[in-house]
Formats: sequence, structure tokens, C-alpha cells
Amino acid sequence: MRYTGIIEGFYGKPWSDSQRTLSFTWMKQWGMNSYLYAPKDDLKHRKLWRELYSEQELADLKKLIHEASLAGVDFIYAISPGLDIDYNTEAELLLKKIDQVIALDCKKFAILFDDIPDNNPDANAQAKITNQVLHHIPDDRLLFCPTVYCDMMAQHKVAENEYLLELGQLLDSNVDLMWTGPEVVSLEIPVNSIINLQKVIKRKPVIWDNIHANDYDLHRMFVGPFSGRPVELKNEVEGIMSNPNCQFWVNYIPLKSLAVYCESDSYNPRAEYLKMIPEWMAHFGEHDLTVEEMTLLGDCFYLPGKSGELAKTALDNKLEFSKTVHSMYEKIANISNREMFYALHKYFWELRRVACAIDGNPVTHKQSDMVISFLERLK
Ligand code: GDL
Repeated sequence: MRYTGIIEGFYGKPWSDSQRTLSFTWMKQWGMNSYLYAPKDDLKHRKLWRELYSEQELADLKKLIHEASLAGVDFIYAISPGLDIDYNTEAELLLKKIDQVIALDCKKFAILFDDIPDNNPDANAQAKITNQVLHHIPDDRLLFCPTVYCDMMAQHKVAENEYLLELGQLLDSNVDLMWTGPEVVSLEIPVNSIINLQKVIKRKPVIWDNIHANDYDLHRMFVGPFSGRPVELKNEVEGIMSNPNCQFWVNYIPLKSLAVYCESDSYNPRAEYLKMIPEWMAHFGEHDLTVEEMTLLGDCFYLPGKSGELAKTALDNKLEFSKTVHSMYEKIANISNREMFYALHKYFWELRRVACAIDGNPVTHKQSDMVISFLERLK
């Protein structure tokens, strides 16, 4: 596939440059090729897209682009002008901003029109400006995210969607169009749904995969394996890139399992997950946690709409569950990789509140509601 890798495309606090650099090293080790820079709340990527970068920002970005190239990873710089761009008068302004990044030796770019308050997006205007950007940048391809980017947004009638049909006609054939699947967060992406889309957009899409994204739910992380995409899907797309959890450190299994999926002809998500738990734990530094304890935590925060097998103990043997959670309490806090601890802390806290409530010691009266909804989710 032309694009395999990571999209930093979530809302909330962007990753640090050192976390990004580590992700490049991982991608290199695992054989993935692309990192898409698109942090929604980086002001100059989206809300203040017109504003040029300062000298310091340029220096930081240049270093990052260089790190990616050292790791052999394509750094793709994305810009999201769709909130308020005037398509008729502001193309030059957009190119000027892009020129700043071209000067940093960045070759690959993306233009994103997702999540804009436009009920009637103008395919013609978007395609025109996108083709202009394509012809302006050093690379001969450009990534593009449409405003309608999943079947649900096309009222599950992709074949009749005027906007997508027009884009299919008007976008240069070297523009790669991004798609999240049947839904924004697609539990499954059937091959047929993509074959139907290809006919409309006249190209193979690039999957912007939100299965591990957690920016829409502050109480959950998703550390389970990449799943719900048959391996045959790989033949029908130009790429698959994951927009994962906001907390960088909880993404080891989500991202590595995607890499394994991309490389293999047969893929067993659960087996990969179990194999990767100890590998993930090798990044914890000093700690006393057991693989079983971490598997329980991971199984309680597995995938949207799906928990792992061990999470069932929380339902079947509540006392046992609460015992294990309590025994993890000190151990989690002692993880010597503090960034890892900070990333895990609030999710472990969710489990601990459930355990306290199971023991009959809820910390607040609202906890019984919380426990009920938490346990419901594990079913
Ligand atoms: C979205 C946003 C993305 C966000 C994700 C999950 C796309 C194309 N855009 O709709 O930035 O992280 O949902 O909340 O997916």
C-alpha cells in the first residue's frame, strides 16, 4: 500500500515532538511508511491556518521533518483551511502557508475538509483548490479528506451522493481521497463498501482509521488490536493510516498490530494482542505489574463496542476482579516511565472506582450509576 502509518489527527493536546520522533522509529522498525501531521487543535493547522509559522515553530517543524526522513518515514504536512476559507480569493494565501513548509524540505502534503460546519460542501471549489495545491507541491501526489468522509455522512447512499460524484470527476487522478469507512468510527470496514465507493470517487481511497481514536470519549482508551478489516481490504485501498488514542503511550498495540496486519496475508488480532502485551510492558521501565494484570486492564479498554475476554471476570466474578484491580493500584503508580503512567492513570482510575463500588465503598454516591454503565459496556 502506498500509505501505511499514523495520522495525528485527533482533537485535544497534540503529541510532543519526542513522542512523534519515537513513533517514526517504531514505524521504521515495523515497516510502516507515513506520518500525517494533522493535530486538530494545533491552531496553525486549522483554526488559524492563514497565520504563518514563527522562526521557532519553523525550526521545530524542520527538525521533526528531518527526524522522519532519517527514519525513512514520509512526513505529510496537512492543512485544514475549511472552517472559513474563501475559495475564490484565498488560494494564494494557502499556497503561501504551504511554501513555508516546502522550504523546510517537506515534500508531501494533505488538504483536509473534514469537520467543517458546511451542510452543502462545494465539491467544485474544493477540487479546484486541491488540484492547484497538487500542482504546486514537490510531490506528484496529494492527500485530500472530503467533507463527506464515511457512508453514514452520505446517508448510506454513496452511489447517489452528488458531492462525492463530483469530486470523483473533478479531482486530479493523483489526489488520494481519505475515507473512514461506514461510520466515523467504523467497527468493521467491509470490502464491498469500499468497492462501491471506488466507483463513485474513481480511485481507491486511503482509509483514515478511527477505530482506536478516543478523543470523543474522555473516559475511554482503546488498546486492543487492529481489527474488523479483512485482509482483502488491502487490495482495494491506497493505504490505511490510524488516527489513534490521544495519549501517545497507550498506542503501542494499536499501531504495531496495524503494522502486522499490513504485512501479513493472514492475521489473528487476539493472538497479536496477547503477544504484544509484554512488548508494550517493556516500555514501562521499572515496574511490578504482571502480564495478566495488564491484559485485564487492556481487555476492559479494548475496542469501541468490544471488550477482551478477561473483562468478563468483571461481570462473572466481581470480587475477584476488584481484588486484582486493588493489587494493581500501587504497581501502576510506580511505573518508572512516568509518561506511560500519566497516560494510563485516568483509565486505571476508572477501574479502581468500579472496584471500590463493588466492595461497597463507593467514593461518591454517583458511583453506582458509573459502575452500572461501565459493566454494561463490557458485556
Ligand atoms: C472525526 C475527525 C477526527 C477525529 C475523529 C474521532 C476524521 C476525518 N475527522 O470525525 O479528527 O479524531 O473523528 O473523533 O475522522
